[in-house]
Amino acid sequence: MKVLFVVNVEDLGFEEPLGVSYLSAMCKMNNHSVYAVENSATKIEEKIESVKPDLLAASVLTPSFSYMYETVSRVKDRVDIPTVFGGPHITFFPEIVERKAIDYGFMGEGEEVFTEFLNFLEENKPIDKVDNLVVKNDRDGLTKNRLRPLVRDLDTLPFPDRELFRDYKQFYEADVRSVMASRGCPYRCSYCFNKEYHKLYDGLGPKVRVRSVDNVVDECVELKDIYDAKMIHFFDDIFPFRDDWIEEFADKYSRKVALPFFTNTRFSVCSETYVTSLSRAGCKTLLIGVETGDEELREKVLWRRMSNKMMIEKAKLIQSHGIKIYTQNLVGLPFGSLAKDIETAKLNIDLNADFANAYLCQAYPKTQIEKMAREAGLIDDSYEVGRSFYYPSALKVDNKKDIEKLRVIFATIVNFPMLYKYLHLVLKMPMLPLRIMSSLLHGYKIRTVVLCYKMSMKVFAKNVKMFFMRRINSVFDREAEAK
Ligand code: B12
Ligand code: SF4
Repeated sequence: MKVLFVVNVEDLGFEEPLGVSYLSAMCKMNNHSVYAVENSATKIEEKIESVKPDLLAASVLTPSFSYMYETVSRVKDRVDIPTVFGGPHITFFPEIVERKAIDYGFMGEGEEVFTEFLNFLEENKPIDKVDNLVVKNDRDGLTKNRLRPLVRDLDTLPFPDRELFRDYKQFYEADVRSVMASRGCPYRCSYCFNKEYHKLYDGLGPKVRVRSVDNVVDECVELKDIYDAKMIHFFDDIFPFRDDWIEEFADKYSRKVALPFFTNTRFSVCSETYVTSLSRAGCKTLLIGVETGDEELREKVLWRRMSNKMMIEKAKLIQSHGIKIYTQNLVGLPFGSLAKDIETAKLNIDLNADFANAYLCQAYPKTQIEKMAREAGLIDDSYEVGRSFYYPSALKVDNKKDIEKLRVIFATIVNFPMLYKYLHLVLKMPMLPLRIMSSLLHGYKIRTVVLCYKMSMKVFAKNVKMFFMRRINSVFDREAEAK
């Protein structure tokens, strides 16, 4: 079979979508042909014309569903081609398969079930029993097949297909390449879909699965040798923290790969062994959620039990090993306030964050925080999900304008703590100079805190251009959305 994947390239920056790349590798192993194209009706039609695919496949997150659906249905009005939708949005909202332009939906992990589906189609076998499949029926609207247990041994999967995006130089020639050493997260923060994922896969095997060190290292070696990677971004929800694993990883990665890397973690898992090993392996930066400076809000609303004192101690430990800290914070929380968001900036100053990014809290449907906010009347029934955390939030919170300003200058305040004293004056400034100041700092920090490798001038210029284009586009999009 020939499959054409449609991907929201513009949402991704330089990091290729790993989910689709994994699917592509599995499909190719089963002798299917796979192509990729960006989310543009014209480009999709041109590609259909040239490669004549049997299926159009789309990968969607909740915020990207509506604009993906719009394009695919426009194409389907003109070209007769079956469509398959998969990815987190279908996993959590399978009911959208009732929409006209979707022929098949797949919930959950896709590698095994999607290739089985293609194999059956090719062999003219009935596909109605394929696991994870969601299809319309004439009886009660929708048939949802059972979910197949999660792949227990991730080493059995092929490496993601990095050739799929050969035509997309922003991925194919990127210096920084993404890898996942594990899948799943043991926690259940209220604003994340992880809790729902656990519920869905309850009884279907362990949710957190870690690849063997050798398997991860082999993939990184391939990225270094074949794709000339200069840095690795481990996209794991939380980078594996078992002592024996991380120590073995430090030995092997530093010997065989020796590329700088950055990854995500939680303060609570940062033991001495973990941090020492990460540093020994070549970790330059850890992306860590602080989320809020208010302990009660953190525990009762965000469902993250961690004290400020512990975070400050762990931050010291991390930085003492030469690793930088990039914190993630949420402002505009339900049951929060401007004063509490200001406390969050203060906590970031106290833990000496190298860069502190703040996002507006978005209460995505089917998360626990959305349930709490809805019950408290903090969300209108008619609200629509913004395209990212940077978009206006539908949550009803006091001082929303000031909170948005605080979000914009959050990193600047943390990096220049003297401004903290004059925050009340800063919040009176017009938005535009704040945005410009924050964008410049953001660009500088991405270069110095995240992309810590020797970058050629050409790549540097390209990144600067991409950074500003994305910033400008998102300002225009946001304004269009606000109207
Ligand atoms: C990396 C990442 C990003 C990256 C890039 C995404 C990318 N490259 O694909 C960036 C930074 C752009 C991003 C942005 C956002 N993200 Co994000 N992100 C992730 C993260 C951490 C890893 C994604 C990944 O590679 N997973 C590994 C692969 C193997 O899994 P997968 O992508 O889900 O693909 C598998 C299945 O879904 C399925 N599948 C996927 N596509 C298809 C298609 C077909 C046809 C089929 C059959 C199957 C199928 O098969 C794949 C292989 O098993 C996930 C969390 C997670 N652990 O998955 C969150 C996650 C996907 N993100 C999430 C969210 C909410 C966001 C943001 C809204 C946050 C924000 N900052 O504003 C934005 C939305 C941007 C947008 N407009 O769409 C949610 C999505 C929930 C939802 N209901 O959609 C997740 C699940 C986090 C969470 N637990 O809450 N994200
Ligand atoms: S630690 Fe991160 S991935 Fe895990 S549940 Fe919390 S927000 Fe989600």
